[in-house]
Amino acid sequence: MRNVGSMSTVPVDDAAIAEARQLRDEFQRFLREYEFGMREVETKISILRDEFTHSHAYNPIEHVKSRLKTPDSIVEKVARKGIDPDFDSIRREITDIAGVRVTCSFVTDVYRLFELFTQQHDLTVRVVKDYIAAPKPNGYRSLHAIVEVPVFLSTGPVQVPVEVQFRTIAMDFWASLEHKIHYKFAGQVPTHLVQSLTEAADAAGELDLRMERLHREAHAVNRKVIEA
Ligand code: 0O2
Repeated sequence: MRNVGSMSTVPVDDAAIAEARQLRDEFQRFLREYEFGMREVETKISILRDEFTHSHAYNPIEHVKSRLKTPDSIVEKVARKGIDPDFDSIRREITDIAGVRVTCSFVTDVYRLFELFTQQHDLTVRVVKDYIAAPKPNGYRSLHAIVEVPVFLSTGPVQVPVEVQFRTIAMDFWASLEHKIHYKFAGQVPTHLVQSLTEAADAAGELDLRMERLHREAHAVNRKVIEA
């Protein structure tokens, strides 16, 4: 297996250029598997959404966002975690190269969808992290699963890990602001802002509960009107 960091810089001769091209092609092939895995997961989520909408006259998903880690971001994580810079090690150690984020209306939708998705027989669930039941100290809430999805290539099947995050709109709103603040301060967020963010996360959690209660009440009233 070739070493991702082994490219020589001088002198630039034909052999070095050929080696660089080969490494580029290998990296593109490597990333393509993750893109296919991501597409498989997107399709599964989209089928769940459509089927759920038709069967229950209700769409539990607000939006779905997917992303592949950039080569820079992969290299940064390899360096930060001290992972050997070869494709096999990266494949084994970095499980969030492909990511799909599913934003739902309510917490019960998050869990319902998570169950429907992770029960599918062709998926292997490798890790589940429930930051809704046990939020991170900063207040971060979300339900994460690392799943392996089969992708059928011309060379045979491969199991591709994809990180799937399920969260509500309120959780997503908070996480996106926290992410921006984190980057703005290069990770050194002032204490008062960290505290405010944690309070805001608790408020978002409370809002989720209230919105779900309202939604249930509205449904109950609606049912009574129909039955009357
Ligand atoms: P991006 O750009 O969203 O992909 P890891 O470092 O991933 O190996 P970790 O931290 O134990 O291990 O994984 P975890 O807890 O499952 O978190 C992975 C992802 O969850 C992050 O990916 C974020 O997307 C999200 N996340 C986790 N904690 C926080 C948080 O405190 N705030 C926000 N805004 N998002 C969080 P990346 O790679 O960091 O970022």
